[in-house]
This record gives sequence, structure tokens and C-alpha cells, in this order.
Amino acid sequence: MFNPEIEQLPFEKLRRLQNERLMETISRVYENVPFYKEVFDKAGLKPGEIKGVQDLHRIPFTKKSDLRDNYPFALFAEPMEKILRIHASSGTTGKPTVVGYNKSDLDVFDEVVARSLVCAGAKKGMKLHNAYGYGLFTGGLGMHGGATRLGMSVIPVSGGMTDRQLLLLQDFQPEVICCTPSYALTLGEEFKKRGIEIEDLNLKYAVLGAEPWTETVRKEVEKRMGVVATNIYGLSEIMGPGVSQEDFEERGTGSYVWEDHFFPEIVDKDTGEPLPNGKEGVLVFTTLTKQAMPLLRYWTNDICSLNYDPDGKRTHIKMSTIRGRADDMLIIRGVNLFHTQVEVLLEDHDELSANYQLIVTRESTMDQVKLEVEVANSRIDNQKNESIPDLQAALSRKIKNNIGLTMEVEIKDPETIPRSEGGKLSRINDKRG
Ligand code: DLL
Repeated sequence: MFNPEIEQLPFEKLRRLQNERLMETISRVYENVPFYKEVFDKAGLKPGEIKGVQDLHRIPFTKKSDLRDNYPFALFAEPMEKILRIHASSGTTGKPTVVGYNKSDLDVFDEVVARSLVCAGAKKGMKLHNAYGYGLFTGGLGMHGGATRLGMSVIPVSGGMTDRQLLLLQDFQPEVICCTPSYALTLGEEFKKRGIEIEDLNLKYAVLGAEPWTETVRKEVEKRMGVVATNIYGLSEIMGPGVSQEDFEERGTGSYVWEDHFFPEIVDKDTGEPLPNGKEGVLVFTTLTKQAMPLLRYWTNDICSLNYDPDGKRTHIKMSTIRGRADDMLIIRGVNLFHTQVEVLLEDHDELSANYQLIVTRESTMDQVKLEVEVANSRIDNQKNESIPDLQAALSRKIKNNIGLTMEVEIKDPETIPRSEGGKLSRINDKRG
């Protein structure tokens, strides 16, 4: 553990720390950010009335649109001369969302990423092949800082240029790789194509995140790369990577949220009402130590649940894997659908690869969704072509039984479906215009 005292802090002490930090954060934003002063004043709320996290529900949510409305720097709680770094997320439409960090924030960023790396299995002295993009995206620089703090040797390769990645992975022999899960699939596939064996590499751990993924992808990445793969979650508005991390010995039980810095809540996606542990809803975060740009009750739009794990190594709460973003949820003929629900159904099909996409179309007024998935390379040679229609029908039935949706399935030849070229990959191809 990187910081056992904090990572194993007993619940009551953790709560006390969170409450103290919350009250400090609230006075900081009330005094320094006109947007938040207005939020409090409009709600008829005095900062002193919030005595702890139990009172958070009285504060209105902060949404992505609030960041856009305050573009670029109006949410900063510190003067520009204190801001040491600025990141921005591309955003599909309009202006990017901008975030700023002061010295203390960058210090916390390094700390939570160092904790996450240890939680993922990494150790001081190991080499980290960092294939998250460097630049305005927080992935590259965020992982870099944390790995340096831990005392790893960082290889700042960034995303893309797959040939270069393969060369460095073989020649530099890093023990740890971090990238998006979809890019890990791309790399794993290239190993196979070029006859690079797991034994030619020294990889032990993969730290994957920045997009939703499931056990189907984990299985494939672990097999192809010879690694133990864990989930890292985060978003630039709250910090970047390292808001939560799955432990390499507790895979499949959720990711520890570093609760001494980020307070999570789950709320109903329609009413905004707080939901109890175990219930799925929208994840909302309040930063507890951010100084340059603290956010109160930030609506992430990510769908998951929270749970304490009495058998876990740490006392911090765990979040489940993200099912998807609320705005990426498809509604097909009245049925709600996240692409991860289809992805998990591919897990037991060794004859298929984890490369798939959902194609959404509209015929007159009816929305249709079709699953395109590639046959696995290794199985194409001995696969009898006649069995493909059977497999398509079987998969279609499985989807109907599990999700309740009639979906056409097309099993495609290898290398016909888009892959990650280094960063995040969209699994949905929406052709509805
Ligand atoms: O993706 C930060 C990051 C970098 C996380 C590297 C992990 C590793 P943004 O570009 O601001 O920041 O995108 C944040 O990506 O709200 C989620 O929708 C999604 N996301 C991030 N991590 C995960 C994950 C970075 N592990 C948005 N599982 C978030 C599912 C994730 N979705």
C-alpha cells in the first residue's frame, strides 16, 4: 500500500476528516468563486449550515454546462499566478471543459495516482510504459506524475504509433503498462499478428481505464498480454486518472474511491435524490482538497453503484465498474441499453474476439440496433462457415433473453471493425443523424 495509514483509516476517522475538509472547501468556494456564492445565495443556504457530508444533499449539483458557462477560468478559486497546470477535455461539441491545478492539487494528483499504481500491483523500481495520451488529456501527465512519485521509471510513450510501442515493449521490458482497454486489445492483437510471445515481454500488470469495459475485455487482455489487468477511473473535472482504482488481488469487486480527497454519492438519474449503497445511479463527486478548482456535487453522468467491502484490504468505499454514461444510453423501442450490457454477453464466446460495435439506425420511426462482432483470428481457420449463422442466431437469442431486445447479430471477418489507435474508442455507431 502506498499510504496505509490513510488507505486503512477507520470509518469514523475518515468521516471526520471528510467533514473538516468539506467545510474548508465550502468556505473556499463561497469566498472565491462567484458562481458558487450565487448557488448558495439562490438556494438560501449559508456555508456554515453545511456541517458535514450528511448535509451535502442540500447543495445543488454542479453540471458540465456550468463549466461551459464559466469558460475558461471563471470557476478557479485561485489567482492565475498560483495555477501551475491547465488541462481541458475535448468535448464532442462546442468549447472544451477546462480545469486548473495549483501546487497542492498537483501534489494530491501524484499521491492518488501513486496509490492507484500500487493498488494495481506496481512497485517502486518497476518500469511503467505509459501509453495514455500526453497533452490536454489528463491520462498521460497524470499517470506520469504518480509513477514518478512512487519511484518507477516512466517511459512516456503516449498513445498511438503502435510499431514504436511494440518495439519499446520488447526492448525496454517494462513490468507495467497503462492505456485504454480498447488500445490494450489493439496491442495484444498486434503481438499475436507479429508472433510476439508473452515470454518475449516482461509485462505483469496493466492499468486500464478512461472508458467503460467489462470482464470480456479483461479476459482477452490478460490472455494476450500475460498481465493482471485492473481498472483505473477518473475524470478531469475532479482530478484525472486516480479517482478510484481496483486492487490487483481483489479483481471484480469494484474500485476503491480515494475518499479522503473525493467524496462520492449515487443519485437517481431522473430525480437527483441520493440513493443508498448498492443502488445503481449517477455518480456525483465533491472534491475535498482541491484548491484551484474545487467542485461541489459534480454530476459525472457515469452510471454505477457504491459499496463498502468488509473483506477488502482498505476501508475506502468501492465503486462498481461504470455501466456507461447516462448520455450514451440508447433507448431502443423502449428498452434502455448500454453497450457494456452486450459486451459482457460475449465473455464465454472464445470463437469471437472482443472487437465489436453497435450500429444504430432508424427505419421510418423504429430504431434498430445491430451487433457487429468479429470472429477470433485463431478460430477462423477451423471454423466451418455453416456454423456462423447458428452462432449469430444463438447470440441474438442470448441478447433477447438477457436484455429483452431483438437485435440482429452479424459475425464479421477479422479486422473489419474499428479499433483504438491509441485512445478512447466509441463502441456505438449511431447512424440516425
Ligand atoms: O478519462 C481520465 C482518465 C485517464 C481515467 C486515464 C483513467 C485513465 P476524461 O477525459 O475527463 O478523463 O474522461 C472522463 O471517462 O466521466 C467516464 O465517463 C470515462 N471513464 C474514465 N475512466 C473510466 C473507467 C479521463 N475506468 C470520463 N471506466 C468519465 C469507465 C471511465 N469509464
